Amino acid sequence: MQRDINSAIDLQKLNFMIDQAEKKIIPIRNKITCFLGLTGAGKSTLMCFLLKLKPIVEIDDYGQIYIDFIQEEDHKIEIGHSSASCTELPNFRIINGEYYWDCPGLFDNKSIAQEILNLYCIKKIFESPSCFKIVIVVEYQNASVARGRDLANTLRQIVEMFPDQNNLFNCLSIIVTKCDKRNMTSEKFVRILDNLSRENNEFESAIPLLQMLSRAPQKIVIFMTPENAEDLNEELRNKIHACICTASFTKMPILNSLSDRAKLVIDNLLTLYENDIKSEMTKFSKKIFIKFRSETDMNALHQGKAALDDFLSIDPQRFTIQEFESGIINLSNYFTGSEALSDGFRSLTNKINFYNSYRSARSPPINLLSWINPIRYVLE
Ligand SMILES: Nc1nc2c(ncn2[C@@H]2O[C@H](COP(=O)(O)OP(=O)(O)OP(=O)(O)O)[C@@H](O)[C@H]2O)c(=O)[nH]1
Ligand SMILES: [Mg+2]
Repeated sequence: MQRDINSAIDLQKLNFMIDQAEKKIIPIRNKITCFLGLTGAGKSTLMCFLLKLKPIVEIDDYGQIYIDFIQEEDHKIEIGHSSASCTELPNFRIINGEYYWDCPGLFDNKSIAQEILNLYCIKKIFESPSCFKIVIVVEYQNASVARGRDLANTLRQIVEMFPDQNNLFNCLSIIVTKCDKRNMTSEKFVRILDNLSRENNEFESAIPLLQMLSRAPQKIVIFMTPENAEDLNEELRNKIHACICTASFTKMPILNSLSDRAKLVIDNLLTLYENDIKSEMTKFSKKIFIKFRSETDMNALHQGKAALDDFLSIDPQRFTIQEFESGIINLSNYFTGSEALSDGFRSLTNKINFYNSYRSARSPPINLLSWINPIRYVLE
C-alpha cells in the first residue's frame, strides 16, 4: 500500500508547496482571526467581502449563484467555483487593523498532499500569535441535509483540534453561508443545531459546545445567498463584523492529527529531507576543506579547527536536531559566512523537527550521525 500512496504523490511538489507555505506564513505575534471550515464553505469569499472588494454575482450553467470579486491579478485570493479544494495556501490580510487568515479547506482528505500541507499551515498559523479567534464557516446545506452530517464532521474535527470546549466557545463565531431560506435567522439556526445534536449521535463529541451555542445566537450570523451584487452590502458586512466581535481572543493548545495514509507519506518526506541534509553537508564539507587548504592565517585556522572539534565532540547519543542546527550555523559563520547556507539548513531542520512527530510508528528514527559524517571525513 505504501508504494501505491507514494507513487500517487509527487513528493517534490509537496516539498515545494511546504516551502511556499513557509515563505507565505509570516509569524504574527499579535492577535489573529482565522477562518476555518470545509472546502467550498465560502471562507475566501468571506475574506474578499470583508476586504470590501467589488463583488460580481452571477448564475453559472447549472443555475447556481456564484460570487466573485474584482481583484488585482498578482495579489489575488482564489475563489473556488467547483467542488474541488481551491485555496492551497492560506491568505493573510489586514482588515480594519486586525489580522485575518483565510485557511485552506479543513479536513480536505481528498488529497493526502493537501492534508499534509494543511497540517503544516494550521500549526504555523496558530503557534505564533499571542491569542486568536476562530470563525467557523459552514454552508447552510451542511446543517439541513443528511441530518447535518457534514456539520457534525466539521464540529467534531474542530473539537478534536481544540479539545477545551469552553475556551473554544469563547473564541468562536459561526458564519452560515449559502443560505437561501430568506426567513432564516440565527435564533432559528440555533434551534436547528439543538435538534440535530439530539437526533444525530455524530454530534456527540461536540455536545458541550452545542449546548453553549444553543444559548448564544449572537455568535451566529447568516450570510444569505445574494440575488445580486447589491445584496453584498455594508449592512451584511457590519452584521458579520458584529458577530465576529462577540468572540474573545483566546490562547489554547492545538492538537493536530493525521490519517495513517498521510503518515506513510511523511516517512518518505522525512527521507527526502534527510537526503537533502546529507547532500548539503557534503557540499559544505568541500567548502570547509578548501578553506583549510587556502587559509594562510594560522590563528584563523586554529579557531576553525577548534570550532569543528567542538561540533564533532557532542555526545552522539544525546545529539539533538537543535544542537545540529546551532552547530552548523556556528561552523558556517566560521567557514563561509554565508547566511543563505545557514538559512537552507535551518529550513530543513525546521521541517524535519515538525514532521518528525507525525511519522508512522514503524519508520526508523532519523539518523543524525549520518548527517555529520561528511564533516568527519574532512578531518581525516
Ligand atoms: N460565502 C458565500 N459563498 C457563496 C454563496 N453563494 C455561493 N457562494 C459560492 O461558494 C463558493 C465558495 O468558494 P470559496 O470561497 O473559494 O470557498 P473556500 O471555503 O475558500 O474553499 P477552500 O479554499 O477550498 O477551502 C464560491 O464559488 C462562491 O461564489 C454565499 O452565500 N456565501
Ligand atoms: Mg478558500
